[in-house]
Amino acid sequence: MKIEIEERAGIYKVIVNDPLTPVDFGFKGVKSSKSLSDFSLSVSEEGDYLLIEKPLGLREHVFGLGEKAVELDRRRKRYVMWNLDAGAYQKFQDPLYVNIPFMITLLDGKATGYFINSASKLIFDIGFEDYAKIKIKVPENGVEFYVFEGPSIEEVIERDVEVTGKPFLPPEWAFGYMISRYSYYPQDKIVELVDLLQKEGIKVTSVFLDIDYMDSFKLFTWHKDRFYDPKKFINELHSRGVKIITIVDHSVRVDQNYEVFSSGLGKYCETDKGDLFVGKLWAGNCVYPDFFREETREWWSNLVSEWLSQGIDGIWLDMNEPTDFSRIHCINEVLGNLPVNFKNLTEYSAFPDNVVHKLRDKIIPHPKVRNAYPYYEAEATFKGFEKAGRKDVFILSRSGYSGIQKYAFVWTGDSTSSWDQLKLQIQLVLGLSISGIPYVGIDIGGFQGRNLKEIDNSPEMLLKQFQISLFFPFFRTHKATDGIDTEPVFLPSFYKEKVKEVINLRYRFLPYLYMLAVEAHEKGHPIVRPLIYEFQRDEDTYRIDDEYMVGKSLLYAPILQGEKRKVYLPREAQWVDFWDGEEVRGWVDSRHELPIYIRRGSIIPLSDGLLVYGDGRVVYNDVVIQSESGKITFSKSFYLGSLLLYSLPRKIFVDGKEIGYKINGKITTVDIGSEVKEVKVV
Ligand code: MIG
Repeated sequence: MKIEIEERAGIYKVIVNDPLTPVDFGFKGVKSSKSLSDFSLSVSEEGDYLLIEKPLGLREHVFGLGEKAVELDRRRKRYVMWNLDAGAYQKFQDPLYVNIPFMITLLDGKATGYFINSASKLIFDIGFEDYAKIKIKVPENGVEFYVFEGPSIEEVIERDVEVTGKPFLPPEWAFGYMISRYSYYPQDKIVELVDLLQKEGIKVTSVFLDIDYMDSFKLFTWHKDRFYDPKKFINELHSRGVKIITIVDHSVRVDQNYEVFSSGLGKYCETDKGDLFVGKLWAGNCVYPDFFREETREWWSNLVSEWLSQGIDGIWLDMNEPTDFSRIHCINEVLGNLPVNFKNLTEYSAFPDNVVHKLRDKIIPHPKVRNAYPYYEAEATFKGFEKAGRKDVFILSRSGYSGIQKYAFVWTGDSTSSWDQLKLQIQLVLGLSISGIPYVGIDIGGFQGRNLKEIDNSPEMLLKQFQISLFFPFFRTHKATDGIDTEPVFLPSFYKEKVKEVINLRYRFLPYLYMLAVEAHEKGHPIVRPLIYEFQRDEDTYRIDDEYMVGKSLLYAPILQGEKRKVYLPREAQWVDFWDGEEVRGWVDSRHELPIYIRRGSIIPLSDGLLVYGDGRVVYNDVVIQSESGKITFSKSFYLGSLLLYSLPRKIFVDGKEIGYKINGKITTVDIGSEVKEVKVV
């Protein structure tokens, strides 16, 4: 066995034998003098696979691994990395759609990261098979993997994205409220729905079109009756300030009168015999672009660019695990009439094993690189936006591999609107976040319609889903064809008002979310973070995955059931209740419907002004804002609507002039409404 280690600034790249890297991330270091034992790692050759091992301490915690339907701390389970169309997934089911072979271990307050650059069926066993060991099984003869030094979780993530790539910067509208369903049509009804929402004071930034907008499910086409005049439709939405995002699957209908199909011949996935792999998806017989090839990505990016040129604003990539239904069709054909139920057909939705790809001019069996398919599809789609000269890029992808953050948002797929999944959805989002994927969210309302007994279609449940998602980077309602309407205008008035409060509050915090998106783009930091990310020395935070931090300044503890909950506010910081300025710390009872807490030392930009609690410093819209001993200064003159202070001053001066203020309990509000350079609070 040949082992080489390269290093650069806290990043160690370990090369075992001659690895097949699914993605060449281009990391270069200098030869390292370290050996595997310096990292407490060992690698062994076990027949047809490699085994990477590391001890698991009793008080060692393990985070990351992307979209995993378990608690934040990944101990005591075995995880398979294999992108699957896991529709109607349940708690503890594994694997799901997105697979990120990156984990963070935390021992004695010190974090270390590990990223295995392999898109094959890896297995991460975290102290399950062997109580005191982490075992990573790589079904290859060679592998490239990385070790990232901390000591903080944040630094580990910074090093991970240093290798896999910094997140792209989405446009601000991508963080607004978006609507979707399977499927909105005809075009006039969509315009009507948008008007209905806007009339009721619910601002919608974007509408998603699901598969039924297409003509016979042919990519890049319109259904002639449902969208009788796409140009008119696009104009109507744009004139209302609403963006249009269309779904684009990876399945190209086999149809010799269909230009996209014929233009792509020679660029589709093949079988190991060298013939075209023809599978099945919505459009019937389908072929699939081989995104591993550069020429395929080039061709695809032209298609995307042309499609965007009509005025389409975003692309939603679905089924890109990649999924194919031909084997499930076969099974159902042969066995479908038997009086038995076949569980786990999910596995058979993957491409058959005899499919091959061409990667850097080599023919590679599908199972060796499967998980990277959505990565390359997203890369090609992103290139389409660039070709179209688009500054604003919006891509939503269901599946992904490490690096997907450079191109797309991801969401947690076909979730279920059940009490059981409320917490699970937070866990999934936080798991992705801490794995280097900052742009994440859920189908608010839960995707599944009426096909499972645990589905709860009550207004209360829908409200809870809006509430848990309040600060999730991606904020969209979506539902299957057979479910309720999730757009808030259809709710009974009591719930409608409650949902409106959530949506309005989100818009109020949008400047802060966008400031965090810029931070994600520049440094790779997640937007929503598990408490452990900020307080890794606090033993109480390891198992808290139903509260989350938004940046470092805000803690949110949504109420999952009933009206009240226990909230933990890490003791090493000081906190105030956002709603009334009450100081809180440690384990407390929630006192408001949306338990939001602000950390001392924070400056938070809001749509109507600035919230300041204690001394701090931020860069917002290229302005450095600093709060220090009673003085808030701006590096450039800054339009300040109002100032929200969690303190009780005697006098306030704006640029030297004394100004009046209002006090409400423990919160001071100063209405300013002009450009300022300095505010003094005494
Ligand atoms: O389940 O395009 O996850 O959001 O509405 C069928 C139809 C395929 C799965 C996606 C879902 C989308 C649906 N798709």
